[in-house]
Amino acid sequence: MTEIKPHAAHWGAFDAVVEKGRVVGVRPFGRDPFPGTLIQSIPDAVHGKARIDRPYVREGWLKGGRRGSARGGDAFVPVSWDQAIRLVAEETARIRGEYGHPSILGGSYGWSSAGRYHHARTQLHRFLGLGGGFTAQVTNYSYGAGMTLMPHILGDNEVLAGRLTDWAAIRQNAKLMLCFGGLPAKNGIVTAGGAGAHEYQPLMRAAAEAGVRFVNISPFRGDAPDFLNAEWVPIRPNSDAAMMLAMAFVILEAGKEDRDFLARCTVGFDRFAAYLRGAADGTPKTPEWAEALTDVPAATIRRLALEAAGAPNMMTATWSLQRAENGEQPWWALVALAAMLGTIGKPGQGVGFGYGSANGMGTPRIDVPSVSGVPVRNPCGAYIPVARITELLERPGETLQYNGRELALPDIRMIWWAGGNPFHHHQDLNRLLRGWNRADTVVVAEPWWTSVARHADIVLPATTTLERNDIGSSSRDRFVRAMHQAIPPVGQARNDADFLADIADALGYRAAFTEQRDEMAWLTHMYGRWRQACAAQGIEVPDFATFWEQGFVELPPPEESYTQYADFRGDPEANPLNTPSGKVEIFSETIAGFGYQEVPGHPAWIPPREWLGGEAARRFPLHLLSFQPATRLHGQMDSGRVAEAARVKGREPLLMHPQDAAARGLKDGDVIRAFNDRGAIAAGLRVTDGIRPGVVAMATGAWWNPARPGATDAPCIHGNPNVLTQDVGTSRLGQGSAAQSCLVQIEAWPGEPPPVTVHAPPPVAEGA
Ligand SMILES: Nc1nc2c(c(=O)[nH]1)N[C@H]1C(S)=C(S)[C@@H](COP(=O)(O)OP(=O)(O)OC[C@H]3O[C@@H](n4cnc5c(=O)[nH]c(N)nc54)[C@H](O)[C@@H]3O)O[C@H]1N2
Ligand SMILES: Nc1nc2c(c(=O)[nH]1)N[C@H]1C(S)=C(S)[C@@H](COP(=O)(O)OP(=O)(O)OC[C@H]3O[C@@H](n4cnc5c(=O)[nH]c(N)nc54)[C@H](O)[C@@H]3O)O[C@H]1N2
Ligand SMILES: [Mo]
Repeated sequence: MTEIKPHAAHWGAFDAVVEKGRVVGVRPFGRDPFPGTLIQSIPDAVHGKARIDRPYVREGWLKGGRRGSARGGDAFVPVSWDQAIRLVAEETARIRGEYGHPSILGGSYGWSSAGRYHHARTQLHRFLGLGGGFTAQVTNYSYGAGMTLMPHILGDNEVLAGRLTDWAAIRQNAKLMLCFGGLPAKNGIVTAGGAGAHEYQPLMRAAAEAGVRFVNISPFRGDAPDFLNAEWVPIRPNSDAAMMLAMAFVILEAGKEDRDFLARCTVGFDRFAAYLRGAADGTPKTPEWAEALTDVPAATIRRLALEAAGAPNMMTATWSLQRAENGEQPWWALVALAAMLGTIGKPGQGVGFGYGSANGMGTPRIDVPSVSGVPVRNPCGAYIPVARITELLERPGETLQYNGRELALPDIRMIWWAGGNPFHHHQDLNRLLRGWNRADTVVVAEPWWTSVARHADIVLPATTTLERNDIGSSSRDRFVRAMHQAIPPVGQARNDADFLADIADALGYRAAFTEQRDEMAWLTHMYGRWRQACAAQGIEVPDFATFWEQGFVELPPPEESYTQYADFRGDPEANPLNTPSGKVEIFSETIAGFGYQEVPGHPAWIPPREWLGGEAARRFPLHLLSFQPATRLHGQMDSGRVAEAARVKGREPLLMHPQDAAARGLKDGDVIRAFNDRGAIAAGLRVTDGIRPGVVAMATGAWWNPARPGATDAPCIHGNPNVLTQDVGTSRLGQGSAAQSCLVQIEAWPGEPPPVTVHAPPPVAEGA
């Protein structure tokens, strides 16, 4: 008998096709105009050999190996759930008692699954918070630098997280869209919380058809889909701030700045203008100055600046632009540029970050919240900016500068992870592992033998989303989706919420954790709260039983298009921004007051250390960009058919310009070795003139496969770029990930590379 079960993932809503307790296929949600192919990997992953079949404990840990143990090389010993829960509870109690709550790193960053109730990280935070607290991770990898900066400049983070000026407003009003980092089609597959409708491509297409001219300013031509007919400006990576400053200079020189807007709605323009003219450093930020830094011809910079001054326009940058050394600068410079043009708050014009970064950014949607998860609080209050994890592990007792504050770094004794993969997301993995090995104990909950599970001491097998009931919901999507349990748990997997309740029980606080609700009681409760929030805004949605039965709720479309900052622009005194001045801060006294040399009080050109324009490029002459994968969500579904089909001789593909390939005697399909002082990886070469010379690019997400498991200096034979990326904060202001500032050299892989082993379970020892 075949059953069809409504369900959802971050990469799309779907119906699972189930036969004899197995997911045998998936069909896109009928209301999705552009579902994409990623969902096709789901059956492979759910029933694949990389699933963790039962709880395990690292052999060395069982023998007493704690702080300083080498992780990732030992065999795993199978244990029962009862044993695993007892070991975790006893160790948690010991660490809390001996070292205090901040010694537990519970930040557990990561995307987990789309369901709001079973969201593993939220469940873990609830569990650790009710037990007294943990060291948390704030901000994110996506836009950590930008989200720390923008509250100073624009008063909040709407300009990068939404609600953005929507595509309807752009289509109706703009004639030009300048896209730094492009509008990559592949990123539109994903919406956090589940995409009921992929409207990203149809909305962009409609804007192009309505006559908006697109410019793709990026090292990679493929960052703009063909149907946009975009002009390609192949800029040197990490130099965008210089181009933006030169465009601002051209506008100033031509006297085309909007004096009225600058006076009414901004502060600090005069000091910025003085910087552009070179008052302090003697360097006017001319297009000729910028050409030497960006490789973009001065004439192109001048032409684009004047075109923007003469046509209704929207300007955007991808989130990736700020994932680089001094990544705050290009974003701040783009806001300053839009402020000079006076476009902010004009219908369909202005600036917005991330139109090219995820589905739902700029999708017209009424402004009601999404369904929220279980409540969390962290009484201990310790935190780090998320991407400073290795520094935290390396420098206990020391301090870290962040956004004008000095944070104390606790001595981490225990690491918990559920729903994320630091050996996917973090930079300089060999260095991370050295820091990671300082912990006494690492507990990881995972459905799969990902690299974070392989580097744990206690491994708890979690269900996948198809093995439980949940609700998929995103503030960027019109659909709320019922996620019906499709199959029983695979192997001995259990839901995060259920084994955390058992551990809480062993520690004496089960009732506080569960509030006496089971799965369906929580779902009914969460949906009920959301329904009330909708009702408060005059939106009627069906009751839970009806929603569950029909499989989804669709929110009504908005009646009008939406432009951000329209009210502010109309009357800045009545509708001030949440900045100290109430206006757009082209100069920020607050930021200047932090005294960080690398972040002056206005947008500026601060060269990175690791880029093609610097000293380091003599030894490592290729700039490596590591972008989001078209074939997966980060490391998720790496064992599925979609990712498998794209691999080259079993390795992650790397894009290189024909000139760079020829200079190295390489050809399409070769297995190459990319390396720098931090490590080496194998990858499969794809030669294309769609990438500019001097730049190579590959997706993140190939599971880390060190040639010698447990080593902190072995090459990754599969192609995880984070072996090569550098681990520095964007600046002391944002302390975001600077993954996109990375230089490498490339050569042919010497001989035959060893086979990839990382999609099969690690070695298992005799039962304990
Ligand atoms: N070099 C480089 N690095 C980057 C980036 C880059 O551009 N370049 N991008 C960064 C960005 S923006 C991000 S957001 C991060 C993403 O980094 P992550 O979010 O950490 O990556 P994922 O692979 O999505 O990790 C989610 C993990 O949760 C597990 N999981 C799924 N469902 C469940 C569940 O129900 N229970 C439990 N316990 N586990 C579950 C999955 O198996 C998976 O291993 O990567 C960052 N890293
Ligand atoms: N299919 C798929 N979609 C995803 C994800 C996924 O894993 N898979 N992940 C989601 C997540 S968590 C996030 S945060 C977003 C991230 O969204 P983004 O950060 O926008 O995505 P990226 O693909 O990392 O980068 C987009 C492009 O920026 C260009 N770029 C990089 N550095 C520079 C630079 O210095 N200058 C210029 N001009 N261009 C540059 C690169 O060519 C790259 O292709 O994507 C989301 N969408
Ligand atoms: Mo992200």
